[in-house]
Amino acid sequence: MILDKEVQAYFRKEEERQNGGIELIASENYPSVDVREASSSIFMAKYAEGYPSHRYYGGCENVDAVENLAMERAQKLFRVAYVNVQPHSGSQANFAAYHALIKPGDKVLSLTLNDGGHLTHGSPVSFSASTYDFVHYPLGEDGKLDYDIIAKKLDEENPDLFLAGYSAYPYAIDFKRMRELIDAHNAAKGAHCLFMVDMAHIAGIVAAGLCQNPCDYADLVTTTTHKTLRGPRGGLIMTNREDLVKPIKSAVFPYTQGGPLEHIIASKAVNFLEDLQPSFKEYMQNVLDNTKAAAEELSRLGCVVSGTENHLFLLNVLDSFGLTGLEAQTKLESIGITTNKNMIHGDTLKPSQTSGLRIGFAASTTRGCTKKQVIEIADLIYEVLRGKEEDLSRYKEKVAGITSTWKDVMDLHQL
Ligand code: DSN
Repeated sequence: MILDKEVQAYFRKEEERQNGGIELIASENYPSVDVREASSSIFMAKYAEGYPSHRYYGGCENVDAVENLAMERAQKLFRVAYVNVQPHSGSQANFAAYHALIKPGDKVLSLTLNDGGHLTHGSPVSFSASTYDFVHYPLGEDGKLDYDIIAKKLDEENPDLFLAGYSAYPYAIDFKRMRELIDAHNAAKGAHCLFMVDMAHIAGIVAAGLCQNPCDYADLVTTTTHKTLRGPRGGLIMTNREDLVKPIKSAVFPYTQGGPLEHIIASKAVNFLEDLQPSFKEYMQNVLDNTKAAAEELSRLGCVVSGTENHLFLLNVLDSFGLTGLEAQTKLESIGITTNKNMIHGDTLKPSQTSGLRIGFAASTTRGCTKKQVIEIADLIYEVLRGKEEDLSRYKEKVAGITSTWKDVMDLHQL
């Protein structure tokens, strides 16, 4: 326990908030005690610019060993030849990945941002749009990827890089088909379009072998480590292409980053060992089942809800309840259910309001949420959002009843 009482008080409050609430933000999850402890280890005190055996500082033998271990475990987990474990975050990983693959001004074809992309996929407020020429492919009318539209856009735009991987897309992604489309386009046009996947949201599903592995098809794959993987906050870059290893290494250090966070790399190593256990596959299957059960229950109750083939779905709160995403998020938060407002396909409202909520079950499943409780939570969401009641204490009691049966967020053991 730290001695700074002021900061410690906020840690306690946050523990209470997390323990007392139902976390349905699709990008969040709870790390184990081991992952948390590794991330605050004495490795924090070490400078190690460079890579194992090629550092700019002495005294790196221990951090070298652990960074090598993290790489080996990540390579096994994602069934891929090379993983760079140094990116500080997903955005940093994407920053370095672009630099490794293309030149400033080159054209990148990514998903229309309102359809579930990410800031680093060409948003005007991100470095990505000011450095590269981003153009976009929309989803089909049904809100799903339309591979014919992608093929047409590849031919029309002739991009240098095609980018897949999304933060609010509830369906499976056919990476194999994308590879085939890019190869066909390159062959027909004599082009050299590269294929990058940002699998941050679905990395846990990939690791568990429950969906296509983008590493089998893309030239380069990036991810974060703290979402479905349940690791510390951080990023990774991976590839099966030997010729891309050197450009990736120099794009991470020294181009975009200085000293690696070796304490976080140690924590990643601990997390990869956890995710290599058979129990992680079971956990991930439970996440998929729970998410599906919640979407189906809300649909049964008459809500306008996307289907789901992964760990998240989108609830159209405007059409279902006449509420904006912001209003729905605020209402649910007031009883202890945390979600986030999200644009939905064809949204007419601003990103600060939105017509949708993004809902995911990765975090609650880590704490032990059962299928029966998933149905109770979906019913609760429905009742609260359609209700006009000012007195929400009845709902708060229900939330407390559910969370009181779950594991404490400070005492999770994944091994
Ligand atoms: N902020 C993340 C999410 O919520 O999906 C994306 O980086």
